[in-house]
Amino acid sequence: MGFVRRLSLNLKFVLKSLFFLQYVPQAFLYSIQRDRLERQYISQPKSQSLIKPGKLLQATATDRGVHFYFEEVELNIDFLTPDFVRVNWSPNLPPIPYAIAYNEWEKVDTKLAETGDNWTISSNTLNIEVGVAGSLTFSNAKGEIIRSELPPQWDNQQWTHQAKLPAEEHIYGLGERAAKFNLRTGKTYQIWNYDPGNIYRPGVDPMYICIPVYLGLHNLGSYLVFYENTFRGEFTFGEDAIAKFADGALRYYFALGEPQKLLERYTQLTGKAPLPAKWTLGYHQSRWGYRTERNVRQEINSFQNHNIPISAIHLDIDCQVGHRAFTIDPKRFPHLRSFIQELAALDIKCVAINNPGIKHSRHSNLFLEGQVLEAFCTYPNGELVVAPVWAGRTVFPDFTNPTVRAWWSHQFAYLLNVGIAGFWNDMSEPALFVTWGDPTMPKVAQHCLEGRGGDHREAHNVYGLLEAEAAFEGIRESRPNQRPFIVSRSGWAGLQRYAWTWTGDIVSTWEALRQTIATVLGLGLSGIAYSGPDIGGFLGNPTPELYVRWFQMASFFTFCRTHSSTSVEPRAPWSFGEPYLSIIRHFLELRYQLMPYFYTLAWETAQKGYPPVRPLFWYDWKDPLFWDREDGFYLGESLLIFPVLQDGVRSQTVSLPSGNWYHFWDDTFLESGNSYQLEAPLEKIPVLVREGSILPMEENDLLILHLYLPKSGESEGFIYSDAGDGYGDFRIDRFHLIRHEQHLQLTWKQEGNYPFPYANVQLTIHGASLQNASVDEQEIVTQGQSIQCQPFQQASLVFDPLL
Ligand code: NBV
Repeated sequence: MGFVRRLSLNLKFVLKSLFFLQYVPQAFLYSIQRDRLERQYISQPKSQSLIKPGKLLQATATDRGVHFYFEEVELNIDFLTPDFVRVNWSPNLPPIPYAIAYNEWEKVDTKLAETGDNWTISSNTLNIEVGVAGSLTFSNAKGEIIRSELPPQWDNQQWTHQAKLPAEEHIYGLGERAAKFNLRTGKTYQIWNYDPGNIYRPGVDPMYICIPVYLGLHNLGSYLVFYENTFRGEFTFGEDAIAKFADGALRYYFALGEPQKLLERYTQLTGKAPLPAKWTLGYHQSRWGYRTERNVRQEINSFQNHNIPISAIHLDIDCQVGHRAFTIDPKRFPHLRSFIQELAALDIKCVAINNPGIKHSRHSNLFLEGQVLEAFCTYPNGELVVAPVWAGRTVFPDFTNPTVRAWWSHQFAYLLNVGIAGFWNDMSEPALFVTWGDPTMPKVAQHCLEGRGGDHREAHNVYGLLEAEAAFEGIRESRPNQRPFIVSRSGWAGLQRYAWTWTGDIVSTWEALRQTIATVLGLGLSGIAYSGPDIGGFLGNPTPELYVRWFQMASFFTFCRTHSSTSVEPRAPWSFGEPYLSIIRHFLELRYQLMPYFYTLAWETAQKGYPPVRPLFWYDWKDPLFWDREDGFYLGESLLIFPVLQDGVRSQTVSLPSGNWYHFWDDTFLESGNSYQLEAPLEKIPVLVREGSILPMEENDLLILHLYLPKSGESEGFIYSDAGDGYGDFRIDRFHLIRHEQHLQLTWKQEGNYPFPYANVQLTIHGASLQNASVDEQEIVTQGQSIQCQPFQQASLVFDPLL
């Protein structure tokens, strides 16, 4: 490294350290004050003896289920559907239904029966036996036990809930984890949203989005449990599953069924991720360090010069005035509005960051307004909670107050007028600067909690969720004809209704790349369907190979964005020159060609709640071979991706889930159930396509349906299309593929009013040599393995099988 370059890097480091040093005295004072007030106002929990339910005395059938009276506590079980129940132990402080999106459950037929000392309540799908001492046993219609819970314990404040786990059971979820995909490790996982700062690497716990929901999978079936409790929790999955909450209710939801069903139910309750605008599924470029409009222009120019597709550019806190929320520095971004219009002509959107803290300053209108509205969190003595964050001494809006949410919602109008298309909620745990202790608001900070009142112990985990809700509602109100786009670092159950997420400030290592798969899969099983990593890692400088491998993997995630810290070398697809640049370009082009597939998956997510990125057990959940796999993932039902996870690796041994598969790159046929050594040169990672798939891709105004010849039988596929944004007409094109010996028949049915968005259609057959073809009984000239035509009702392809 040249002397000048070394000098400039050292200088940068010194300047940055000086920059951070300015916060230290404030962080020190805040940490002292926080500890003092917490000592003053929070009494240490007295060690109380644990209360068990006592003996079951009486059961009364209710509208939806049954109410039990024990000697010490009461228990209510409501059937929401035949396979989904709400279990509520009391006494407790009923949770504020922040997670809940749906309440209109139809009535379910149930039967209540006394079985000796116990009682059993059943639907046609699920039986729950309530033991005389308060145990609950959930079994399926065949009478197989799916989950056995011990009587809960209560100490007048904290609930402990324990369930027995069969030896082979695997557990997934709990929101965002930097852990193994299977959480049955004996370790304790915290439920307390947390910014791990620069120590975020695999193994760190907790993380930014903690959700008390998990999915259990064992030989007899699978189930999901969601605890509706926002207080700090702790989960341990060892011999038993143990859940503890620092306070609040023991109210939980139990769903029985295969994983797909569980996600349907959970997102029926907590909401489905709405269909995003199409551009959001393209490539996003970001960097903490675009200090000026000129920097951003240069970045965009480089995308064009290198001929790399891009859909969005993100502006980090550098674009703000003194890092203040809802500001753009007109000195450094003098023509942002017209620049954004120029970008629009190139089909590129601009996304801006926002932090929840407001600068404590009489020169800040937001601060003045917020003070008059009593919008900010206070200590019990009425003093404002003031702590250092990026803008300096900062106060924190209380998003548990509906008036404050409405006020926050209105702040978006200005940036929307500037043309900002989407928002990136950072630091929303909320995270602030401390010199020791928890880097968040003090536990004694007061919150409105929808008028009921309470403190940060109850509000902390929902702070980011409610900030995202306020943003979503504000954007929707100001711009009713476009779909809001928000990426939120923190959140809780239900975040998917408002926002996507990214996996935070991960380090630039191979371990972190590998971790991303488990983290994204775990988020998906916790309802958060849209997520992705900072490609290349946030902290550190990836080697060119690490960046390329990370890129190849992320090209198949829903959120595909390069982002990096200001303290590392600038990073963009061309940063490492050739051959890396061409490889990245190729993968991005592929992503854009797959857009009809991505968009259709997004529509399916909005209908069913399934994450587009799915674990290997998703379709083979009965087969334990796939329960531990975190080396690959499905993108929808058709694509199976095995990213390269180690430096220098050029081939991978993978064992395949059920179904037969084609190698995407060369159509090699791979038989189900076998293990294969797959080539993974630097230019490629193994991508497989399920036989029978009708994989939609697009190139300009051509729709290409790739037909992957099934060994036998039939299959289906569909494509969702609309204008790409807004709430107008849509259409669904449904396809049915049947193989009769050496003949493929494809039928096409159209629904909806949106006009067909392509000029032409191409059918390409894989795994066979195309001989001749006809479309609606008209013969069509074949071109290699393809034909091109107009939309049709029925196409017939005659082929010679290659196998
Ligand atoms: O706004 C700066 C960064 C941002 O780039 C990153 O993506 C966030 O996760 N932000 C955290 C605050 C600073 C972290 C050191």
